Amino acid sequence: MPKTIYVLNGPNLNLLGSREPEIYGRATLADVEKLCRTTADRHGLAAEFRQSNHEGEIVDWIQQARAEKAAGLIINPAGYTTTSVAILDALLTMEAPVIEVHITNIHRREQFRRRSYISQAARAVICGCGIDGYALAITAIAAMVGAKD
Ligand code: CA2
Repeated sequence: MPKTIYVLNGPNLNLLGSREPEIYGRATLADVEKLCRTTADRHGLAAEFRQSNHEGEIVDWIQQARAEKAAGLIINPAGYTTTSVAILDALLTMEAPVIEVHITNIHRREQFRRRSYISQAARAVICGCGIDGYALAITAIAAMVGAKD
């Protein structure tokens, strides 16, 4: 059985590709999922890919990733980045590596997007690489946990 990487996506990311393409690009969340599965597979890993508009559901999934001994967890917390102590607290319980991903460079945007609660629990933060950031994060976790090439 391959080890599993959880890839969690926060609120409104289900709209990817259909709104604000000048900011977020034209790729859909289904495209991101495909990219994650292909990249994980290349490293002999499986991807559990999810999106929710609800904070508590994301907390539940983080707890599930921990209980199921996921190899790592990638999260684009979207709008919860700057507000969610609950998601931070859940991530702080993870022993497996956590990587925070943002499609856009949050440091080039409005000031309020820069202060991330989530970064405190993240081994690394990738932002501004578009959806490729997800593939980079999977590759980084594969290296961290010594998955096959
Ligand atoms: O750049 C990112 O990935 C963000 O996490 C995206 C969040 C934003 O609040 C963060 O500051 C940066 C927004 C996600 C909403 O996604 C949409 C996608 C298409 C159209 C509208 C919203």
